[in-house]
Amino acid sequence: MTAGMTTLIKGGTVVSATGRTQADVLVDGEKIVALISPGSTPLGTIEADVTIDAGGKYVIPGGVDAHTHMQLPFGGTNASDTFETGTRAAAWGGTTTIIDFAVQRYGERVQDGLAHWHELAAGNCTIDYGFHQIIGGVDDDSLKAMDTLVDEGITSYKLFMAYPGVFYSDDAQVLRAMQKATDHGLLTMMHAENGPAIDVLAAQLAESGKTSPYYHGIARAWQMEEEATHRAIMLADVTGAPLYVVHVSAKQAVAQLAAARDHGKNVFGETCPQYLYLTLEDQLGARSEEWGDFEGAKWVCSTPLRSREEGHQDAMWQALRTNDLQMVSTDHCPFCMKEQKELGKDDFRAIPNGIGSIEHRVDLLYQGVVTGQITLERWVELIATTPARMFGLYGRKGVIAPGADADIVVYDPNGHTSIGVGKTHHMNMDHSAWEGYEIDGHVDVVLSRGSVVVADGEFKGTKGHGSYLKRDLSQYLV
Ligand code: DUC
Ligand code: ZN
Ligand code: ZN
Repeated sequence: MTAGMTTLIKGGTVVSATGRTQADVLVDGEKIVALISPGSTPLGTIEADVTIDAGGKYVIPGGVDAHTHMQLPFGGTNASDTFETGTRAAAWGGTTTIIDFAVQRYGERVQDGLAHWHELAAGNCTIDYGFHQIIGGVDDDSLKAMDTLVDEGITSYKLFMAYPGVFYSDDAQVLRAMQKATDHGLLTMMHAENGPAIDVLAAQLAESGKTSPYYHGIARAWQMEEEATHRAIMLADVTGAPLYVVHVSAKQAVAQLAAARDHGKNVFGETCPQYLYLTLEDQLGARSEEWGDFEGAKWVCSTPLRSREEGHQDAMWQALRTNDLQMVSTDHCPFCMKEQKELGKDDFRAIPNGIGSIEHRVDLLYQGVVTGQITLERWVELIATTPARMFGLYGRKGVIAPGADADIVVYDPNGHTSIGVGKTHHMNMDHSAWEGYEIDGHVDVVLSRGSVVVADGEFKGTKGHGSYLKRDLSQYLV
């Protein structure tokens, strides 16, 4: 967007986390400069260089997906979306900011992992991006490196209580990292599953011939998530570290988070679209002509899809309504079936873990508005406003207000979106985990810092437009 170029988004209903109002939105260059009530302006008629008709549509802040894994090295392969393909798919779906995870593994330097992630992303993103830091090997060196993260604009980092031998931290390592986080105001993001116990259960299942994807869900029992969530809360409490639990899927884990919050602890949680809609029985247990019972590999992710019979999905929606969970991210970590998921054809333990959803999060959550699970305002809060606030971007992102970046989505509640390969599918994957899902709404126009990146059913963005976002400390913490 050229400096001084103005855009007027006219006639829409501006929806925020707290309400909705009829207003035209004036953009100057990369920023929102005014919200104008139609007919009430003392400014007279506004003539902008570009006018976008939003009549009958919602005008919302661009989505902020705070949990993505472009190109993640995992399970002997790499997540199949690059920063270019992944951010393009994000834009198609109304997401204008991602926060991806820079990776440090055991034996590697944090600074090297971070520098590598900057190399992968710089010049390739079509929308703005920030980073969290994975600390996959807590030792004296990586703890020291955590001293520099805030200066790098990285105010949150992730630990894993799962994946022994890969990213795993034991309790002593978790404790030491949390102590360091407390010193700097860093938000600790936790993959809360008891990895060592899961690995024993998984080995026992595989050795008894239970090797199909369904058993991935059986090995990663909800007790493993509840127990680790509780342990993370207690370790955070003893160190004074604020805690954010990622990809919550078990209703018992939500109960742990709710209890901690009721006790006044700084504990937060996200869930993901897959845990709202998809199930152990229907997806992990699926069969197809092409893949037989290996079909379920499409939905192997961790934490796993949970049992429909046990009611975890309804519990996730309820927790989003009651604010026991605060936001929805994707954990976008796509792998193709061919040559990637196939690595685990004979043993579910070798299936790379991950689902691709970056393109569909805004739509899938909007469907929750249509079905009455959440309000229109809560939708905006879950997909944009809270993620921005949680990760130190609010004011720039997550809000339509003067001074904010002009990251804006025009959403048509009378439109329709049919999800699936050959329909809407821009992620670099040979299948869709969301094949056949129908959404009663449509992302019509997307602006990223004042530039139109999606309109008229076409991608109009450019690789390299996306800038690195240095983030402030979490705005949920005093
Ligand atoms: N879970 C996944 O499903 N994929 C990547 C990492 C993770 O924790
Ligand atoms: Zn994780
Ligand atoms: Zn993840």
